[in-house]
Amino acid sequence: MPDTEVKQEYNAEQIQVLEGLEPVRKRPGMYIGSTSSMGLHHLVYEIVDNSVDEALAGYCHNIHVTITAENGIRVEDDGRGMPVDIHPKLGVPAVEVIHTVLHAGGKFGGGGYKVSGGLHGVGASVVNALSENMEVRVKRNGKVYSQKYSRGKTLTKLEVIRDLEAGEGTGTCTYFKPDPQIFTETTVYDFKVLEHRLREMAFLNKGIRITLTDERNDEVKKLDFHYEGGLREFVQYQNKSKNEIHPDIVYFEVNKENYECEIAFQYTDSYSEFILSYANNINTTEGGTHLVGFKSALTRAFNDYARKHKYLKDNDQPLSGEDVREGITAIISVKLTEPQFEGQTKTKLGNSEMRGFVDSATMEYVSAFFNENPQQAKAIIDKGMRAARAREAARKARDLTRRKSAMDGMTLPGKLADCSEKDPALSEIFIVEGDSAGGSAKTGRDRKRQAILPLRGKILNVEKARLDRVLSSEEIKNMITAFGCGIGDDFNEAKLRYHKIIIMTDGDVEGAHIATLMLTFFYRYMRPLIEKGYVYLAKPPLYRVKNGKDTFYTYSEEEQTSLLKEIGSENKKLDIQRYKGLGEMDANQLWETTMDYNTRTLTRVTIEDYAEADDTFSMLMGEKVPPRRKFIEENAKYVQNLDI
Ligand code: 28F
Repeated sequence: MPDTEVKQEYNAEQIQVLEGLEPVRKRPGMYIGSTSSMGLHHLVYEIVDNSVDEALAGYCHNIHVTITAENGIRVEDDGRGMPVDIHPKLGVPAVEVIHTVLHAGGKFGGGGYKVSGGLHGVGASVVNALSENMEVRVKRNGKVYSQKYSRGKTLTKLEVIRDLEAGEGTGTCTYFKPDPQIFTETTVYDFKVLEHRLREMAFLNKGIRITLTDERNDEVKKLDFHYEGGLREFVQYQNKSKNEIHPDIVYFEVNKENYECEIAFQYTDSYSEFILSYANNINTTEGGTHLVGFKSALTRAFNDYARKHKYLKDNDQPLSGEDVREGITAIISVKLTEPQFEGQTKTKLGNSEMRGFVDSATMEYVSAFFNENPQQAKAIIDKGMRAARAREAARKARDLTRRKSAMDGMTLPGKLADCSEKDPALSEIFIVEGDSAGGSAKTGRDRKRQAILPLRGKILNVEKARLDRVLSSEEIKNMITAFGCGIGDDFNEAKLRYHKIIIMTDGDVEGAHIATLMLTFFYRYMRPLIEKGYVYLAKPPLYRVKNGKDTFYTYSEEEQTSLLKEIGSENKKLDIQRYKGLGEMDANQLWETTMDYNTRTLTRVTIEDYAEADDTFSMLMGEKVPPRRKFIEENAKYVQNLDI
């Protein structure tokens, strides 16, 4: 090779420019998690996070998000406006670099941003790559600039489209329309999904106003989120369907050079704990060092105070973390410059320094709160003491069941018709409402892989019961023993005996209520079962239609209507049966309509939004009646053929 040839040094940015955004279109899931509805909504969060970053820098106060008539998204902020000066190395405006180079912008390689949120900060360029068209408008330097893109490519040069009018502020406005070639499942935005995330962002970044407008229908829908109280208002909102047991929300924030920590909590008469933790506005569903720091300090502050004020005698056992957290609604939010996300879904905070930072802040402020508010401290400590006594009683009850099973082997509940398969991954258990349906299910099932546990009538509403009461319910004990994985802090996924837990109840209101009671138990005491996708709802048929020798089953009113239209119901004598309950089907019908792997329909139960799930269970199943009445009044119109 002639030695005159100059070796071209490419830096990371230039390599990225050469590659363009093709990698994003080839493997979108790597950048936005998935191309399902979740990924579609992540595009919005990416753009909103850029506005939030500008707000965290102190320059933006209002962010307007609009779903346009054609399911496009417009996000507008009143920040400084993206820079438009020419990038020294790349020779194009900064705004074009931000939209066409992967990982471009102040979030990477330093830049003025203290904390950056987003889906680990993939930025606006990914949204460009996955949109069929995108336009950014920058108001800056007294002018309005515009540039258009499509599927990662630049369509137009950055141009000035007009001067700013007098009094018109600066800012950035981004419009994009997701690419149906990428989002093949759906390109329709879900207003509620955006509502939850934008409300959460407003709680997490106090003072910012975020509005959400839906222009897809005649009457435009608009919500406005603005919380000067930050996490204090988040706890208030989360407790709206619960009964608090002390008036003040405990609130504190500590800001250091590179770390910030904001915490709020309040106890209610609930028997479960609800704690959300965030790092740089990302919901750390797998927890991490900040959550560990909070929990350990809370337990220590609790026990120190209880001992000092003789709630706990010297020879009393200390209160456990579980006792101390019974009934707590807490939100922990930390912000840091170099977050390390770990875990299966990259939602576990790994920075070790955050453990000590949050621990000491919590210890100091919680102890101060207790000392300054002795009555509220008493109410909270009393609850922890009662929890400890109940746990002790439950342990005895649990030991009894364990001792019993230890004496005569693993005694499974008598009513359980187990399957012969020993590999949990191939095994299923149907929790069936009622003995007659249970009988048909036992007869009709695949004995190798399908176990049946019949339930008699309603199970206990655990939303209103403490662990010892929960463990005194035969039906619940049977489920715990049959599943084999334990509950609460004892939960051990490795011991789960079935990888499909299928709730099979009648299709009527009674059946729906029983399914809801079971889901409440799973959500409050075996939440990982739901989080890891083991829980399903069986879908029994609503109608059987006999047309001569043909038999059809339909599973919804719509399906029934279209079937009758298809076979032309008028000129034939059809034998139509509407199923009131599973018990009206014989074993074979139950098998082929609801249990047969090849023909059945199962709905997997998932948690889309933790705050929403917790509030829904409290509101539907909890003690406070007004929120439930309001929900029923607002939703009664959606109920079809209510069997009174
Ligand atoms: C609707 C989406 O993207 N808003 C944004 C800014 C403001 C600046 C900025 C953004 C600095 C060097 C990376 C302006 N003036 N809304 C938004 N507002 N990015 S994105 O700078 C980009 C970084 O490159 C900004 C002075 N400093 C920063």
